[in-house]
Amino acid sequence: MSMVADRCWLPRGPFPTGLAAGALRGRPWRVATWGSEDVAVACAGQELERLWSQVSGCRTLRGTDIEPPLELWVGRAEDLQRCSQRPQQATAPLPRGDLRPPDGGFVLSSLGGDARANGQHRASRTEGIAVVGADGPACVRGVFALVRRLGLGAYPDRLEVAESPKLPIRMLDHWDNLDGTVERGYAGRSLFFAEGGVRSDPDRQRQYARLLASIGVNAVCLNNVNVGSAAVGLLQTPALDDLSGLGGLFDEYGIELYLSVSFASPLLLGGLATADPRDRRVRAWWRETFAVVEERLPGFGGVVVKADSEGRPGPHVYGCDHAVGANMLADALGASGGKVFWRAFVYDAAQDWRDRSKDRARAAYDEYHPLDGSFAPNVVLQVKAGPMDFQVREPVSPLLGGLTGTNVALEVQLTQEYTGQAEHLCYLAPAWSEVLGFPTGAGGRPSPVAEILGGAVFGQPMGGMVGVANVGDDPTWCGQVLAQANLYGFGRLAWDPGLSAEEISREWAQLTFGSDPEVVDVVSRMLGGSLATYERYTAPLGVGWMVRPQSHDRPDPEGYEYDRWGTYHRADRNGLGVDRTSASGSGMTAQYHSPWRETYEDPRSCPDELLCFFHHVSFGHRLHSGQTVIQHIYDSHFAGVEEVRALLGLWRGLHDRIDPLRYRLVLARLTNQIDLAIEWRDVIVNYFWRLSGAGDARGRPIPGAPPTADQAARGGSPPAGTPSSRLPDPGSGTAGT
Ligand code: GCV
Repeated sequence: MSMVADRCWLPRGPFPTGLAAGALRGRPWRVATWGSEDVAVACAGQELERLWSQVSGCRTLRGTDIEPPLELWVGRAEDLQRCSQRPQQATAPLPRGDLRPPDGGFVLSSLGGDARANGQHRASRTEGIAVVGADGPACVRGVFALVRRLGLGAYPDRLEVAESPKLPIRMLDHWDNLDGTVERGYAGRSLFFAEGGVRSDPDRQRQYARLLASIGVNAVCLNNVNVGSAAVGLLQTPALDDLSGLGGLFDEYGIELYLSVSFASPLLLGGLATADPRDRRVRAWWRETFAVVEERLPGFGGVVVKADSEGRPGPHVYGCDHAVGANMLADALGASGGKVFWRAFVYDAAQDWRDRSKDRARAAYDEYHPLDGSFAPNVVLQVKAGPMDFQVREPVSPLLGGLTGTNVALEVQLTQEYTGQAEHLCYLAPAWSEVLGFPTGAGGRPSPVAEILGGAVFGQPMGGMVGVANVGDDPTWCGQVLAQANLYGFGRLAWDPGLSAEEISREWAQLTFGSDPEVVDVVSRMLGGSLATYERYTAPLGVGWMVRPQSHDRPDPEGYEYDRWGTYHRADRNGLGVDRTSASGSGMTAQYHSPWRETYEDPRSCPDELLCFFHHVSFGHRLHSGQTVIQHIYDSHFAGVEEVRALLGLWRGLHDRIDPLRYRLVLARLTNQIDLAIEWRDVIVNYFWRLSGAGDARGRPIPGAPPTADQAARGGSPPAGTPSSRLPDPGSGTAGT
């Protein structure tokens, strides 16, 4: 790809549809903002001007001395009301009509003359389009939403839209280090840091802010939750001064900036002898430190903390629980309304694999459920989607339905650490959608996760979604073109968890590749099935973890089996899986509300895809599908590889419908994915054949096994091994599991 960064889903040129409405072409448009002293409103006006001329192919003008027939208005509702009361002070005609946006949201409205009074719009009567936001950031989001709707075929003279976010928190966490590397990053280097300091790349950074604003993201944490020694210094000058440009830029787009902080900062940075959260000097140090940050960093929203987790310091060191630690920071931030995102990813990372009494999957619930209700109002507990760690299949974390008096943010991972990195196509929105829609059963009602996060179940006002970003300075932003759908999907789902993964993939495909229906269908179909395909050829039935230690990129069935991380699948010659039942296992099933605790407790009702997460079952155990466990493993792995071949075939069918550059990039990835999937299939199938001793009921040769008598008689031989000479070297390890 050329070195120019991809536009992703933002418009590449005039839209062919919608704007073709004759009356709106060839006429100049005037952009009018009111209340433009607000940085976000001013930004919205500039974006509207820029985007409009791009997508409409029409001229846009500013100023009062022109007499254009068409207006583009943008501003905050309260300013509109003020200006309407004093029209003589307005610099341009003001839009008329009922333009009250919903809380935190915006209205987009085509404003006609007489025709509008009848509830009808006719292009010939259109005076213009108004974007009215509840606040400045909503104006920016409204402008991008307008452009998105037009890109999807809406007519500019027929807009009557009111939108607001369903979740207050829509945040991306970057795991970027100050040396420019990105932990679990597969998309180049950090957009924000290089060589130990803040990176200066304002054009690229602005483009990133635009992308995020366009999907409704309203917060970004810049640095890795594993706070390295250099990153500790981000809380002080001169680093703060270097960050202020970035803060200002994101502020224009209505995006708050967060920093990950080390709980040991008072020791490491403040020269104190302790970081004990109860210590007066420690509390004073945090207060003073935050006061400086707030003063220097525009748009500072607060901090993200990984404490007592994977070797990070935390309140446990001082014999305190996490509420004490989090509340101390919350108190220090409180004056400015800042927030503390406290991660619930806490478990014993020095486990003994021989000890079957301990279960990592229980850890977060055991730690935080007893603390429910004791966190300060400006603390948000950030809970990973599953009880383990972003595996391709996990049950929903019981903690998500287990907290009634705590603000909760669901953490998902866009960067494909365990889901194929940038090499495998894996569209994750279906998994996130499933989590959001999961009826937790809390309070004896369905209480789906999305409603808990949105505050509708327990009334917690500050819930939402946090995504671990998949972005770097790679020209495609996300390591490969199709992985952009995960970034887009995250923002859209966090804005509206009710959208389906398919609606989102269709939107994304159309905005990214244009409105050719064949392309939209095929790309959306490819994305839609990609996660299930990946699951088929990797770790089976919910056990997870069969990856190479550290790099997490290739198959290694026992890579984590004898390690300290609590990540065991317990496969043996009899069967596979971890007993987490109350009857005979770790009792983790009891952390769920009914009916899930009963459903998961009993292997007869446990869903197939989670069977080996909750139960140790024999290879001969029959699934609901009617298949035995071992046959399921064989069938799914053989099928998975064929599905990747089919993906490649689908993409090839688009070769003259997609621009050559992006076509070739995706083609190369899919071609490579076939080799990678073959390697996964062969290693996993061979591993379970060795353990079970069972052949494939369908007679396919087991990769790496000697031919059976039958196969030998037919002159068959095992399938060719993985063409591993074509596989890249595994990356070097980073912190964490
Ligand atoms: C940022 C997993 C990853 C680590 C990551 C950790 C976390 O263990 O492998 O790289 O650390 O999760 O979420 O904190």
